[in-house]
Amino acid sequence: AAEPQIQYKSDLIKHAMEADALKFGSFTLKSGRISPYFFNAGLLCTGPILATLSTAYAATIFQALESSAFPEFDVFFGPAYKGIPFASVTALALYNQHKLSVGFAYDRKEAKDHGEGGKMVGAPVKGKRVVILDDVMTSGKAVRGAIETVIQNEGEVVGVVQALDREEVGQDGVSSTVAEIEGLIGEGRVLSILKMRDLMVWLETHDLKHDLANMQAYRDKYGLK
Ligand code: OMP
Repeated sequence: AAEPQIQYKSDLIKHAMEADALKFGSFTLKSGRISPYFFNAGLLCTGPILATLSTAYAATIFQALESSAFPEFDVFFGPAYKGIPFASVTALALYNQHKLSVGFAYDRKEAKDHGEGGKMVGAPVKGKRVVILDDVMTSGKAVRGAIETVIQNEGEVVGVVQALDREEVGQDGVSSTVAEIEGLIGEGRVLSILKMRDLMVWLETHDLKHDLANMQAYRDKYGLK
């Protein structure tokens, strides 16, 4: 198989490998699943990598908007902590590269009892069309929490954008996480820059047969049926 066809996808995989943000081995996930790979977006932490990442998020969103597959929106919500820098750089990239103006908001993990108060910072989400922007989706627990936060603050969640969709089954153990989340916010509303299959294509291209076999075994267990 070829490299992922889309340039920003292969650029992101290349940078993630160089930064050790994408690793192959054995990792226990938040959901308890034992995975042969892990994507640590916290290591995407230099100017050049953020340029690649924000370009990739912005291109993913812009293409979906252009094809009318994705609704117009007002504000990004980047959940604490990793969603915060990513939502801000993507708002900047959407403006610089595609002349689209959106706000960005994020939450605190702990509420403040003085000053401005509350958990939310940045653009108000109340009454706004909100897109949640985050790093990785596995079982959907993190994204469900983010949806809840937006709803509590009276925003309308119209979409979700992830850097990596691990293409796994969700909470019911049968349907995909994407299908479960789209069941909450609408069909076609969950986007991702990369999917697990893109990583498998990359492994195949680089002839990393052992890692590829582990990925396939994991996918047989927790992947889309
Ligand atoms: P779910 O809440 O099960 O969807 O898992 C997603 C969260 O797990 C992400 O927001 C990350 O905090 C973390 N995670 C990664 O960062 N990278 C991975 O490759 C896998 C996970 C994970 O634990 O599933």
